[in-house]
Amino acid sequence: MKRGFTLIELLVTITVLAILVTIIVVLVDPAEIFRKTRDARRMADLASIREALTFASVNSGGTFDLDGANSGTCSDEAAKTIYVSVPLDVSLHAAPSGWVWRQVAKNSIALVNGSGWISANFTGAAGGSPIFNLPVDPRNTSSTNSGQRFFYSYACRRGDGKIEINARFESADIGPGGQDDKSIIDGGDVDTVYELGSASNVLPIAGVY
Ligand SMILES: [Ca+2]
Ligand SMILES: [Ca+2]
Repeated sequence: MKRGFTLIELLVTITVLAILVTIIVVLVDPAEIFRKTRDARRMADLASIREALTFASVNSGGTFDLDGANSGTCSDEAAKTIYVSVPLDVSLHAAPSGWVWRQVAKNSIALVNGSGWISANFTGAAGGSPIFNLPVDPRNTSSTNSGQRFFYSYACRRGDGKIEINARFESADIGPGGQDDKSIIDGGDVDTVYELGSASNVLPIAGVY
C-alpha cells in the first residue's frame, strides 16, 4: 500500500535536520572561516607589497624613492610619516607621538603612480612597475577600540633604505594569542601586529593599532 509521510515523521525529520545544521554551524564557525580567510589575504598582500618595493629598489640600484614625491617624509624627519591604507574619510586615532598619519582619498587608494596609499611611484621603477594595484586591508577600517583597527601601515627609513609594513590579524587561530599566532613569530618587535619588511623597527612600537 502506498503511503505518504505522517505529520509526526515530517516534524521529526525537520527537527533532526535543524539539530544537524546547528551542530555543523557551531563546529565549522563560518565567521571564523571568514576571519581566517581575511588574515591569509593580509599575509599575501603584505608579502606582495614587500616584494614590489624590494624589486623596485634592487632594480634601480637602490635609487628608487621609497616614498615618492613626499621625499622629505621617510621616517628620518621631525614629522615622521606613517602611510596607512585606511582612506581619508575614515578618522583615525591620534598618531603615535612624533609621527603623522598620511591618508589618501578612497578613489586613489590603490594607485601605484605615487598617489596611492603608499606614495612610492612604482610606474617610474626601472623595468616597469612590479605591481598594478596597491592591496588594501580586506576590512580597511579603524575603530575607537585599539585592537579593532584593521588597515595596512607602511614606513620607510631614508638613512638606510629599510622598510616596514604592518597589518593586524583578527582570527582566533592565527590572530594574536591564537594557537597558530603569526604575529608573534614574524621576527618583529610588536607581538600583536604582523610585521614584514627589511627591518622590524621602522614603524613605532606602540600606537599604530
Ligand atoms: Ca609581530
Ligand atoms: Ca615593528
